[in-house]
Amino acid sequence: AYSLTYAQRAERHSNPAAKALLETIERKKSNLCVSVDVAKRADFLRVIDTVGPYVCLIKTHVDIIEDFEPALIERLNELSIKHDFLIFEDRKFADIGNTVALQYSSGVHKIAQWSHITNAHPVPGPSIIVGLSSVGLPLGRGLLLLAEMSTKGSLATGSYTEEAVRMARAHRDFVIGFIAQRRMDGVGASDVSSDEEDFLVLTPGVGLDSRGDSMGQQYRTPDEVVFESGCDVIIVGRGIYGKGNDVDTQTVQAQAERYRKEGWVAYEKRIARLS
Ligand code: UP6
Repeated sequence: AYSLTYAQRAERHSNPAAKALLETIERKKSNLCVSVDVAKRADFLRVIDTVGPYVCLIKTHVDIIEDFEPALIERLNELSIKHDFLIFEDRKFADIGNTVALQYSSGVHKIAQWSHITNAHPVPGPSIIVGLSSVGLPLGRGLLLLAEMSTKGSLATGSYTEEAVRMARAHRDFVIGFIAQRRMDGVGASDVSSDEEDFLVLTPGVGLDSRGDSMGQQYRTPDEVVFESGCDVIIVGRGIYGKGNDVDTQTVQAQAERYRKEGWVAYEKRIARLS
C-alpha cells in the first residue's frame, strides 16, 4: 500500500471509516489532522471552524472540555459537514473488553455515536479489540492501535510494537491502522503479503518550529514523518494554535495552511520516488 496513492487505497479499502478518510484526504489534498486540545467550548469550535478547510480529520480529547454539553457534539457534526472532515476521538482506551465497550458507547460523551475513528492501547491484549468492535463495527467505525508513541522514553517499542501489529492483522475488519512514528509494513513478520493489508499510519509529534516541549513530547517535521518514515496522516496540535487561549484566527489559519501544504508536498515527493 506504501506505493499507492490515497485514491487507489480508498478504492481498495473495505472499512467505511478508513475508506472515507482516504477519500477525504484525496478530495481535499490534505493529510493534515488537527488535534484540538483546548479546554473551552468556544475556543474548540473557533479553532475547528478556522482549520476546517485545511484538514481531513479533527482529533479531539473531549474529556478536556470543561464546559462540555451534548449540544457541542451537534456543533461539531455541523462543522464536519460544513468543512468536509472526519472526527477522531483520541480516547486511548486501555481496559478490559467489557469496560471499554461501556466507555465507548455510554457515559456523558457517547463517543461511538459521533467519532468515526478512535484508538486503543494494545496493552490488555486482543480482548480490547473484541470489546470495542462489539460497539463500533456495527456503526462502521474504525480503530487505531497505539503501536508507538511520540514521547521520550516510550515503552511501546520492539516486541510490544510487533505484537500490536499482529493484533491488528487478526482484526482487519475493525482495526484500520496505527498511531505510530513510521510505516508498520514488515513489522511483526507474517504470511499476509503487505499488498493485501492496508493499515493507515497516523502520526502525532509533528511540529515545524520546535523539537519538543518540557513534558517529553518530541516533534518531527511533516517531511520526516511522511516522506522519510512513510506515515499517512500528520497530527498537529500546538504547532497550529499555540496555547489555545485567545486564539488568533489569522495565525491559526496561516499555520493550518502551512502544515497542509508541507504534508501534501512530502506525500507527493514519496509517491514520485516510488512510481
Ligand atoms: N499524542 C501524542 N503522542 C502520541 C499519541 N498521542 O502527542 O504518541 C496526542 C496527544 C496530543 C497530540 O494526546 O493530543 O497528539 C499532540 O499534540 P501537540 O502537537 O500539541 O504536541
